[in-house]
Amino acid sequence: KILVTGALGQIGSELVMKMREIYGSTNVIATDIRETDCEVVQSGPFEILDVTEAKKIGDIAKKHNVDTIMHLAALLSATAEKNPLLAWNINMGGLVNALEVAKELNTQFFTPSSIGAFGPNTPKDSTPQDTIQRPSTMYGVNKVSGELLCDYYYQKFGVDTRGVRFPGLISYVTPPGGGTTDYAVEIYYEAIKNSAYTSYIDKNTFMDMMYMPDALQAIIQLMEADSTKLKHRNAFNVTAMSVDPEAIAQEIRKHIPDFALSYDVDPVRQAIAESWPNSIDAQAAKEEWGFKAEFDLASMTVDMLNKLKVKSEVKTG
Ligand code: VAH
Repeated sequence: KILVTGALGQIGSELVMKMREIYGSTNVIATDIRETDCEVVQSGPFEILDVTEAKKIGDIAKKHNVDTIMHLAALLSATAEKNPLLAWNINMGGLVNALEVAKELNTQFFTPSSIGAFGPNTPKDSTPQDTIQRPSTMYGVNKVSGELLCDYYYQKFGVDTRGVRFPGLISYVTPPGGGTTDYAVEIYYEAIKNSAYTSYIDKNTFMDMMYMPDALQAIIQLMEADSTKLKHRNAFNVTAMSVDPEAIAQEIRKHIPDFALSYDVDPVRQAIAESWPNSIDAQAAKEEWGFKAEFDLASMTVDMLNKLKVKSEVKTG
């Protein structure tokens, strides 16, 4: 049985549905800080859970007799930069609470890190799996600390912790909230709605991105990988492409020729983006557990535009 925290977030809302397909609906217990009327809540077990309440995680984990914890509850980079202490309390408090339950119940454990775990003095191009990590954002501090804490619980207590450093994730199901890479999702929604988008990230600001189906596949593959083959654990670099707003706009124009991209740069999120790598190297993930991204910019753009067109038609009825 699998417990998912942050199940209504950008990753959680799709990971829960995919895991329910694979492992059975009743075997995936979705939790989040509030309940909304959506397929995650309707299609299987759901519990209200604030991950800063240590005892509650343990109670739910024991009630459902879970053997795996997928810890996704967190504040993303831009929100964390606005509320750094709140971010520390949720991102680190929630993580250590979840790890303690994993240790007590000897469950497998997954939590995502991010390209945000790298900082301004990390090599920016083809950033290696093992390199300097001195991020300059609270989110990055949380991610590096989280990686070290998860490795510690593996080394010290034998908890089977595993993680990936996600790039920006692009999806059409649940829009992301509070991230720096969210422009790469908004641009598709706006392309369908207005054939135009004003980006808060500047041109020539390259960041790694990945389509959500590839992200979900990577999580499942890592969790099912043979642990004797893993030389790393927290956390593996994974990526599918390195793009800037212009590259995405150019691809969109192959389908919406008059798509217009303009800029109104947000200094806070631009500074976060510039502190992150331009592109990371995913060789370790490929070698140790066969990571492979199926979608590139062209195929992701086709799928995103098609799915969003359907979504907008359904909405307009
Ligand atoms: C964010 N989408 O922007 C998240 C992610 C690499 C980006 O960590 O904060």
